[in-house]
Amino acid sequence: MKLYDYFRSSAAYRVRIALNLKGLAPERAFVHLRRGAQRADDYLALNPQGLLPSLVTETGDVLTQSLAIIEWLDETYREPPLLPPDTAERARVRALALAIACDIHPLNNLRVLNYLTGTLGATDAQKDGWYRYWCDVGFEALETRLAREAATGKFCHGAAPTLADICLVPQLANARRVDLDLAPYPTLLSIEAACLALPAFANAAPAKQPDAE
Ligand SMILES: N[C@@H](CCC(=O)N[C@@H](CS)C(=O)NCC(=O)O)C(=O)O
Repeated sequence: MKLYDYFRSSAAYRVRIALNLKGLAPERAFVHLRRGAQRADDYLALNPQGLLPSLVTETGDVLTQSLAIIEWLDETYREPPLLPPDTAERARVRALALAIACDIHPLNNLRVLNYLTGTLGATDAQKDGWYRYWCDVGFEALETRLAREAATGKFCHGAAPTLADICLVPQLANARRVDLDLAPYPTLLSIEAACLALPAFANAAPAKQPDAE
């Protein structure tokens, strides 16, 4: 297997965590997002969206979209499971994950931020304000849910990490890059601490990657 990765990509960070939880260490190729390597012909030939991550499987299939990749990993390498067996519980975990991956993360993606500052002429301060605003909107709802729902445990869902935690930890790392005040989110922070105590999460952190700058 080969993972197309970049240390600061939070979508790739999700896949790194899932691979570590499954005990898998694929070959890595680093695509420098800040230098625009995701728009080079060779990468677009692999993934026409020009987004990270991509995972090439041992049989040569090219998988894209971090949540699709993680569900493929979970279905292919069963232990430890990243989704609960009960269908309603699976829906809860997926809902928490999608609240981050679909409703927060796309608004802080590099190409969106570049459009704000480039095409729309926003200042860096306005861009960071946008970033913080959409993190806050998403985190407020997540904090409310996770604090009040009985299914929340040490992790987003019960006593073991799931797809929801895999999405939460990288998004909190993103929020710190724009100095978002995370004090209003004690439940999120406590879950993050539980995750980062696990080597699978800690070793997937951006600063620990070979291409970190
Ligand atoms: N929904 C996609 C999002 C992928 C994505 O936005 N990746 C970012 C890095 S976190 C990227 O490649 N950005 C490049 C760009 O914006 O030009 C997924 O979950 O894989």
